[in-house]
Amino acid sequence: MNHNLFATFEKRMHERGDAPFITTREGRDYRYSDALDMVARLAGALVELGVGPGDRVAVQVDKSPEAILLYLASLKVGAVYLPLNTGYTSEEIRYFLGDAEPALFVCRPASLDAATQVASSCGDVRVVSLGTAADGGLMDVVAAASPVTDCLERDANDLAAILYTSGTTGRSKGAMLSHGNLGSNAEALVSAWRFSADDRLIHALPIFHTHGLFVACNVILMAGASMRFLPKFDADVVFEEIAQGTTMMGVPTFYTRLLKDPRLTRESTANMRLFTSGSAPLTADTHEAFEAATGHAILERYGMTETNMNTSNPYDGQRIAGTVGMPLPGVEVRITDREGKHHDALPQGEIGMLEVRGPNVFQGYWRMPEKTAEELLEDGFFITGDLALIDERGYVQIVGRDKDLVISGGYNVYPKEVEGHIDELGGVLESAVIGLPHPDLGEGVTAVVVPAEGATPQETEIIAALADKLARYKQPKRVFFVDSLPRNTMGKVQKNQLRERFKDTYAASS
Ligand code: MLC
Ligand code: AMP
Repeated sequence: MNHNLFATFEKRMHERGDAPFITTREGRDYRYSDALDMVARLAGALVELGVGPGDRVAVQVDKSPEAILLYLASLKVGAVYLPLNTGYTSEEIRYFLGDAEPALFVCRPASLDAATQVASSCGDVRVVSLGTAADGGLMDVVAAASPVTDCLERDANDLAAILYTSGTTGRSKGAMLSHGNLGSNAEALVSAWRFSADDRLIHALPIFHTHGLFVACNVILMAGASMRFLPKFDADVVFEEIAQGTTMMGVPTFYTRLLKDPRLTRESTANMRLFTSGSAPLTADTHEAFEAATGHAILERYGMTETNMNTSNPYDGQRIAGTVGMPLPGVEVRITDREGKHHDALPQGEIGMLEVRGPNVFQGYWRMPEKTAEELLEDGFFITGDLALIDERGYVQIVGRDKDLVISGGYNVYPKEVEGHIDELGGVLESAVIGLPHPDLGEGVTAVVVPAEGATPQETEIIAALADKLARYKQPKRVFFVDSLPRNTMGKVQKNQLRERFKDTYAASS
């Protein structure tokens, strides 16, 4: 049996024939039959460009139907899809290309020169562009290439994708996801959330992360449903579209922004059957206010790049605010000693480290066997770095994070990476980067800096100096200066004290 995820999708796509798959506001629509045809042609282009089984295909392009079809074409030829955040700077891209050694880098047409320059320092990487109007060099290759008809045979454990996730050491790690990881999770979600061919998903997420790419697109493909592809989240556009949708998946910022709008009512959302939230904690206040405004209880779920989705509130049962529900079918969770002294499950109700096991859990970190062994235990459980408890009803509550991580608008920012760049700047002795409560983004990235002796660095200078180095979402929104950082007797910076001291920084922002 062919375990290639695309083989499963392909069967479903044939069945759906002329039914809509992706539609856009510009009318650049694909029926399933059109999509099958374009995937075959894109697969032909990949082969023509020298991509073979197991080769990485790195992609940093704006959201478009063709970008999703490129993902499917990459699966079809047995390549490993490697999506990259469109916000990454050339410096960040250099690291990913150097580490993943892709055979091909697909970039935006406007970035072709810069991308070619970066790639030239990263070995044998071919560069080609893809634009949002089905333009760019890739489409020229498509026009000349012969379509690929057969879907390459793959085992369930063969790699389908690598998604980079920053590490606590500051060095990004490539999470290796197999065909089996992605397929099993999509199947579990289709059934848990009752997706059917009649669903129309309002897709406003970016497509370079687990949420917008796998949770959203794989579920739609598995169910044979359709999605309305919006370039990004924009509340005005969502309100124009919502009457035609049945479902929406979002990060909490989507819901706090919708809630601020008087157009959010029972009537405007009457057609919708499901709103899901994840990637960051949804506050109980937002959950309750949304239900009061619309009658819909947002269904919160919990996942990670390394594990896909782990737990979900029930579709039919009670969706409890402040919880992430119960393990999905086939997924096991346990709460263990936070210090990692042992991995036996703690008594029910105790807070500890959340560990997960199941067919959803990744294959390890790309070329980092030691890091993999630290986090993926021999018994198959993965140490998430999230602190949680399981309540008396069996619902998981995420109560904090053991890892030093900020989540801003659903994007992860690892303080260590930002601190490393700030500490290199002239006039800076050292820094600590923290997340502070932010009404729009959940957490706002904030830097606390100790100036070098005699130096008087300015907030604007520090932020400006990071512009070429770090994606915009990782850059501090504010920088504060202090004489010294609070430390414990072991010399560790007491970030809790800094979070307490500056906690009201964004209280009035929106
Ligand atoms: C954009 N900016 C952000 C930001 N997004 N800054 C901090 N945090 C963010 N998340 C920058 C912009 O570049 C802009 O910079 C400025 O902040 C203001 O932008 P905005 O117009 O307010 O932002 P917007 O474009 O509306 O984007 C906000 C957002 C978006 C929340 C809609 O970030 C988003 O779609 N987030 C979803 C992230 C996601 O999909 N995460 C899933 C990860 S997978 P300037 O300089 O132009 O002013 C995962 C696993 C799981 O975690 O469980 O799902
Ligand atoms: P990422 O590495 O981008 O995949 O982010 C995964 C992290 O996002 C998890 O380890 C959690 O810390 C966080 N996360 C995802 N979903 C939720 C949720 N529903 N509630 C709280 N945290 C979440």
